[in-house]
Amino acid sequence: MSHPIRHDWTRAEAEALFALPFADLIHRAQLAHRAHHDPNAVQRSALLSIKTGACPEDCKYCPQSARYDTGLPVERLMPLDVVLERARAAKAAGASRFCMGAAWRSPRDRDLDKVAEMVRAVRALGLETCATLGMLTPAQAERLAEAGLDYYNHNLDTSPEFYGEIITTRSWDDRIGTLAAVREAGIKVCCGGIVGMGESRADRAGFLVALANLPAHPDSVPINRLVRVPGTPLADAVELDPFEFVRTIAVARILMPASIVRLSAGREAMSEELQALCFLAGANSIFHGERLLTTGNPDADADQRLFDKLGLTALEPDPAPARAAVGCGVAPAAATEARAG
Ligand code: SAM
Ligand code: DTB
Ligand code: SF4
Repeated sequence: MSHPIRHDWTRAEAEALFALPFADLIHRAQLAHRAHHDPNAVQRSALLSIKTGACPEDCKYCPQSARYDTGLPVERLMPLDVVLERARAAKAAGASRFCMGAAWRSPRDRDLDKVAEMVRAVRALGLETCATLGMLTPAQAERLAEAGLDYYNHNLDTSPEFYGEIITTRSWDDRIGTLAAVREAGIKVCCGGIVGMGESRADRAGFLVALANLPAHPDSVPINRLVRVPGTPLADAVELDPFEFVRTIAVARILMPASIVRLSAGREAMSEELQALCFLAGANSIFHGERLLTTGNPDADADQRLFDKLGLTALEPDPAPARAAVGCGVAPAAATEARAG
């Protein structure tokens, strides 16, 4: 097939894609997109911060790190009933997946038990579930899988070379270890990163190649445009050129043709036209609802108006849980690739 799943992408190939004339790049991305997806369907995930702020890590972009004074109120782990109320509201507003985020370096086992309970209850509402809780051990990933967790979000964030400029409290290899634990537990992997942090185009290419050359392509690839939060070390980062952002989405689409590519943080600062270019470049998912974790997002009505103008429809959830969907012993991403390839 003309858009096979490859794990041997080189940086030179990715950089050559970035350097294409814009129309040629978008054409390549559209061909890859249409070979694997309905080009008019966009998946919608809602986000909820279930534990906010006071994080010991030093990620330079993040308003939740305890090391930066961002004025963010700290909140302990939310009770189950509040999480469920928010999940019901997200479903009523049209989200198909509910992602619970916690500002932890890694969860304590007693907190993980509470999150597992949330996963069971949110799934019972007919929503797909996703969690992002920091680093996981294989045993913790297994417990989340047993609770029926569909997706785990853990980002590589940037290229291996630029990584140390942004985070020093956990290593690239730590992240790869958590991704392996999640994959081996049979949970679908959601893994992407952030652009606009002062990285070079070579770093953006290296970041996407690192994602594409993981043992299996992430099922879902969030591409965040940095939200510059006052008080963080990246508050005054130079804004990334919008066309360079669209190019990043297009290259992600070409390198990982069967994955869902999410136009993630940063949409509030984007025009409708820029978002439409991102959809043309192959983005087929968004965060839905007025809040990301701690920062703003376009409201659901504004998104619906944009969907109507562009003739986009909402992609419905996959009814089977990650592990049940693929049978025993087969990693979900591998199953996706078997279907897609
Ligand atoms: N603490 C967990 C972790 O880091 O894995 C989970 C939550 S963390 C906030 C999830 C992701 O949000 C980060 O990996 C980063 O990619 C993204 N993120 C955080 N702050 C952001 C910002 N200001 N702009 C864009 N993306 C951001
Ligand atoms: C991801 O890649 N983006 C989301 C989700 N995974 C958890 C988070 C974006 C956070 C933006 C800053 C904030 O709202 O705190
Ligand atoms: Fe903590 Fe996650 Fe923010 Fe890093 S990105 S400071 S680990 S909440």
